[in-house]
Amino acid sequence: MRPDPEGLLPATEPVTLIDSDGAPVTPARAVVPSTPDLVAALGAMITARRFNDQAYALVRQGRLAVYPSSHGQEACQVAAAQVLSDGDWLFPTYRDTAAVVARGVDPGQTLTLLSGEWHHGWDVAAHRVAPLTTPLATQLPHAVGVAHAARLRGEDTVVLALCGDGGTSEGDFHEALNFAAVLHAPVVFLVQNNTFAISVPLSRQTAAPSLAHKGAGYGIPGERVDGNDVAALLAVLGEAVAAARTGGGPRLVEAHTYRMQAHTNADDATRYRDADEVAAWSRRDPVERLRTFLTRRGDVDEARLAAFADDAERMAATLREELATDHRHDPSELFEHVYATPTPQLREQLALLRDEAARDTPAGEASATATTAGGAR
Ligand SMILES: Cc1ncc(C[n+]2csc(CCOP(=O)(O)OP(=O)(O)O)c2C)c(N)n1
Repeated sequence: MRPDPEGLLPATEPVTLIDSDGAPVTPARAVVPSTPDLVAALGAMITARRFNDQAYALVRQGRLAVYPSSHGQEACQVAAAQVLSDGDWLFPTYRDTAAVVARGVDPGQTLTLLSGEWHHGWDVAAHRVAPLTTPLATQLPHAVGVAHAARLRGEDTVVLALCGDGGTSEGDFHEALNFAAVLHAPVVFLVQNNTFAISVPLSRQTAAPSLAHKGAGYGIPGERVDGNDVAALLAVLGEAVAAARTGGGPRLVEAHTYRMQAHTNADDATRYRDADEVAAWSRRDPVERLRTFLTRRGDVDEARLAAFADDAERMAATLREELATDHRHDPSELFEHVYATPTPQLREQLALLRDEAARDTPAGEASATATTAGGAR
């Protein structure tokens, strides 16, 4: 039976449980998560913020080639990891490194691609976290495939797939939603609507009433949530994941948030957005909001906050140390695993790299890099 279109449409206002002053919203439109869950989310968000700041600093030191920061989007990042069970899967984009860390991947490994060191940094199957994807929305059909496969095997695995507002204009987004609905796949799409796709504002991205409305056209229920309120995110995403796990099919959740920093370090956000808008969003900071809420309720004290800050500092120190290590891989190995039979262009690029390496390396040391890799293994 076809679903009733009305039942697929999101509410007019996004779900919020804690307002921007850290006060509870009443009446609550969803069940407020437990105190232990909220305290855990606060610790993870403090770590996520520190991770973002440290990664940005590593770009300036030349240790990272590029960094797309999720500063301001920590609530989405942490909630995306926290609502999943060990057997579930997370499909991130390039901006979602903090979610990958929150899911338990070593922070240094999370940055391997962005440091230019290697194609990818962690064991995908062990962590059940797909690689970071730079081509927009290409991870979404893959996420649906994994969810469908799990369902065929009779597992209760749920897949959470992330994308940005700009990603929703890609063909892959539409194909993924269509297949997810037709196959009734256990996949939750979380769109982090951070208001801009590089310099393109949402008003020039879509004429839809909201991104969550896009679900209805495919037969997928859509929901809108305050993306700077981790309590609301945990509630809405948690409910979507539970529904998918128990045979309810796919869900689309749009989180309203804001990218506080530039698209990447290579971008100048002052050229296309207003300082007043940035200031208004900084007053809705997700970390401050939860900290105020939990402090007022007496659920965290100064000692607990200091312990969270210490944990985050230790993570940052380890990250600095890991990223300070040069040449963990032979650069020519990057040409392996691309094609089974390398193309003439790749062979040419490899020869150039070997030639440059030989000229840069003092005599006698060149052979180590020049002789190892390059062919398909
Ligand atoms: C298929 C594809 N087209 C274009 C780009 C270039 N590009 C990189 S990021 C970006 C904007 C993405 O915005 P959004 O999806 O909102 O994510 P955000 O970066 O804001 O998190 C574009 C167009 C790309 N990476 N992939």
